[in-house]
Amino acid sequence: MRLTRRTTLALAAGAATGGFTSGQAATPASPLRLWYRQPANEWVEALAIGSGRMGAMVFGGVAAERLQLNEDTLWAGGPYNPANPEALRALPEIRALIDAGDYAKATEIADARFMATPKRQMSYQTIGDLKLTFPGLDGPPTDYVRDLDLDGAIATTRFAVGGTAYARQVIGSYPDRVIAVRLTADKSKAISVDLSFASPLKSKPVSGIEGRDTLVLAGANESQQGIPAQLKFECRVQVLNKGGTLSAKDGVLSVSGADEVLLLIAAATSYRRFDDVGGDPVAINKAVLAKARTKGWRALLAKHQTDYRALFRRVSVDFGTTTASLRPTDERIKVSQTTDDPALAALYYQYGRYLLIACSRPGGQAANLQGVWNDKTFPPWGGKYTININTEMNYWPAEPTGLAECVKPLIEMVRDLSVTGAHMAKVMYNARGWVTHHNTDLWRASGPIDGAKFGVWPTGGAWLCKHLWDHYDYNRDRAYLADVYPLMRGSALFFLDALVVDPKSGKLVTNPSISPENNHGHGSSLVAGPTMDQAIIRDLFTACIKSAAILGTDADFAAQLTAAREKLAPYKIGKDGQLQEWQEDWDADANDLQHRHVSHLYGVFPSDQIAIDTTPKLADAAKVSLNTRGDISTGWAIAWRLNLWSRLGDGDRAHKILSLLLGPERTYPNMFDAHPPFQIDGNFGGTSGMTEMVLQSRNDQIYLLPALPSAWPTGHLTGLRARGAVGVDVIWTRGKLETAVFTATADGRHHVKYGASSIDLDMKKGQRVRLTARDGVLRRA
Ligand code: FUC
Repeated sequence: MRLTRRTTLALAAGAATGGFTSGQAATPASPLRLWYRQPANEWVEALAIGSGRMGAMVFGGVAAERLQLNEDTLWAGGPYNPANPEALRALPEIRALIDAGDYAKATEIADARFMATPKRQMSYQTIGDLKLTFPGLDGPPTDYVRDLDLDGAIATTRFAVGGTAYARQVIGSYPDRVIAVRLTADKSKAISVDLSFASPLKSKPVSGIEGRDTLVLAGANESQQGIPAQLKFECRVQVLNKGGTLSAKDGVLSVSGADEVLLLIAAATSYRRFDDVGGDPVAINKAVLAKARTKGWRALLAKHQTDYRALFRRVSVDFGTTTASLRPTDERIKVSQTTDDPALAALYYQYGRYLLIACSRPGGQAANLQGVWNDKTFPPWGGKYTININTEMNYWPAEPTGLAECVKPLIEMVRDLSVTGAHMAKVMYNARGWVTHHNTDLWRASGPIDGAKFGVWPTGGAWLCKHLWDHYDYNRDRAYLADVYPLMRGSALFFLDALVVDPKSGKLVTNPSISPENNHGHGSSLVAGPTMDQAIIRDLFTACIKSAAILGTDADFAAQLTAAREKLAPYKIGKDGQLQEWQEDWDADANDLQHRHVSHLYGVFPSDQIAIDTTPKLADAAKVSLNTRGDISTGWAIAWRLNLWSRLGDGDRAHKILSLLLGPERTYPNMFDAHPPFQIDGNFGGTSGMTEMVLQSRNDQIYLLPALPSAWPTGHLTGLRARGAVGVDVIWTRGKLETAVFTATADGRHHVKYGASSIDLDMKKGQRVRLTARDGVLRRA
């Protein structure tokens, strides 16, 4: 049943509160709410809170609550130099073997002599848990509900025991740098809680109590792969109670009989930069808490929500609403593939934006494989930055969905990599510029790791540079471009030195490399000039050439890049009509025809080198490749397919793929993406893919409703951003564009397309233009 917004809200309010009888105000129903009728048993049922630097997973237990905590610079190891000088001696041998077609032998030599030392990088680590146990709350609760309000960025648990109603609220404040927990009840003196830490870190951090009201966990990170632990960390909890008494025993801080309790949690490490671990976490935490403790809950909450909403509320989404939306979130996910629940897609959309705001803010670290949320000391794939797709996917929704500020930590990571990667380029390739392979970590390690078939891929840094250019292209800030131009230039310079001439074609190619992480069926994955590399380098050179022109600088270098770009190997269509993944027509020989990576389709998305209207033959070939790969894959790989089918203009296919992503095999009850295991890229790729259904900004055009699925006949997506520094609101009814509103944040000309109709808008900064599309023809309203 389709619902109007008003009936939905009324029904949801009843469903959400379950007839709460204890005097607590009903939680207002909202389409922007994840909610549950029971506490989390598993970590992937707990609700994610983040301050940009810190993360907390809130389980919502009644007699015992668990807050699993993270701080984004708590990683294993310390500053290290993984460059392997032997690699340079092995390089000509590996190249010659690849040219001679002996890929297996090339791999053997690369594994023995070309890899970084150590061969693995450092992992992201959890702090551990803050445990809250509530004496006297053992009785069965009534009226239990827990939720995560995406509009308020607050997690709340409510229930009643023995006639008293309790509420527990948790926020992660970026401006105040704390996780704040507020415990309240509808009766006085009802709050008693025992607080303690538990940490799985092998370094055995020590917990203790300072003064009467502060619980502290302090220690070090772990050593890994022979790299010694060099970080100190501290997590400090300030207890502020109204009424009641405080006492301490055996590392447990107890509050008893309070009217209300506020916990302020701060965490920090000694990390300052990839080469500097001289920070003082104790001093940082003390300063943070001294400021925050004077404010009180209301002021902290207000400041947090003002900060958060300034970003979150830029975008509003509606894909339609049905009665399915009245169920708790876990139940909706369970039945999502057999139920019409467009509001679940909208919730997933905004959850992706929520997560990015919660884990990637200026001054903090970039979103890793799990954003900032991780309960392990050695999480899957180290919880690192896998930059052969995953880290980039994390940032796909950032610019188009109005979260440009969240890209800052990624830009800073690239700045660091341009330093460590310059050393790597010199030592491994005797090349100028900088290089990063398929992974990096907090220490900005940039060498090939994990085995040649994964790690020998020199294009990771170059792909990250696309985000530097995109940040300019969406925002058009010349001073910013001047700041990051040297980083892009350094990456391009590496390829001027490291590209080699392919003896068969005479074209410039990478060698050695791989098409991530696909075995081409000729003895290995190693190869020269995989399609993806050529495409990434083409984009990088183009971004540098455009930047040099905009900045009026570096004309000679730009000319070198223009000449080299001409010599890059072009796209090829193979015997089955597919877009070739490699220079040779090997797609049908690959070991895994349904491989999760669709690297050769980079040109379709995130790039725009291939598109249905500009290069239709290549786009058809991309469809052939994509059909062979199939729709079902890991979480992020499904999300990539979603973006690709949107770019290929097939909204219904994209929607079908989206339903795979939203189903219970790829979405956990807390809405975290399941690779499986949890990996956050699928969340971000999902938000990006839905955006691409409604708005595409590519090939110097803005496309309205390029892949609208028939399942979403009426809706809106407002507050989006397009290249050229323009905001776009898209409103549609009965499958057709009703209105599009453009708001320019810089002067510029925009070519707007809707189906066969197009219009050019010359806009001045600050100007707003409204378009309608009666009979499919775009007109100014
Ligand atoms: C790449 C992918 C895997 C996983 C890992 C973190 O290696 O191929 O599927 O996502 O990154």
